[in-house]
Amino acid sequence: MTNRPVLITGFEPYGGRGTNPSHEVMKRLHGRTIHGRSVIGRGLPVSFARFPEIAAELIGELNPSTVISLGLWPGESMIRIERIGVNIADFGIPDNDGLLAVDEPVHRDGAAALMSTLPTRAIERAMLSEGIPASLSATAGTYLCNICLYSFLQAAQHHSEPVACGFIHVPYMPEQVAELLVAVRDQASVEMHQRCDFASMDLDRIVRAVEIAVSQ
Ligand code: PCA
Repeated sequence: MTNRPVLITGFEPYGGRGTNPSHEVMKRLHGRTIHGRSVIGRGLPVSFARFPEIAAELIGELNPSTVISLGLWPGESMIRIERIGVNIADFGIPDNDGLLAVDEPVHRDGAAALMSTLPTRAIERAMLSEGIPASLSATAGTYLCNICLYSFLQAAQHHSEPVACGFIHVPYMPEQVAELLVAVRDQASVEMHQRCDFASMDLDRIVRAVEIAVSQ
């Protein structure tokens, strides 16, 4: 068994939200030992300007055997295990620096796409067998989560030791959806049934899902 740590990253809040479940999960797992593997958690900024450097710095500093990055996918109803990062940055909303990237490469000379090097199928099966809704996904979008996945995969290629990297998108927590429902009602600008982003999963279950991913 390697004594190199597992790095779990979670994103700070973005898009006007007060919390990000990925950050909460990261904090819950930081410092734990899971399946004999020590876990280090780190928060990441929702900032295109900080990538790819931050990925290379974290891999260089911590020398992890595995990097599992987490982010929120608003409206998703299940754990979403990403298979691929693409070399496109194209934002629907500005990042936390106010930058709105349109049709830009993540890395000017990078490959068109990089595949997750986590055992994604095994992770999906293990989550499902514990009764946690999960599925493989062929797109992490073209916002910061995709930039994060692509950047860690690329940084891993330049590291002296092998590093398995991948990304897991998580749903809203129920408390966030309750807040959204209040806001939608108070704003009275769309009918409730026009919104399709009210799915959620409780934090304990999301944490368990990520523990399972670490254990594969
Ligand atoms: N989700 C966003 C960026 C940060 C996060 O938690 C995304 O899916 O790109």
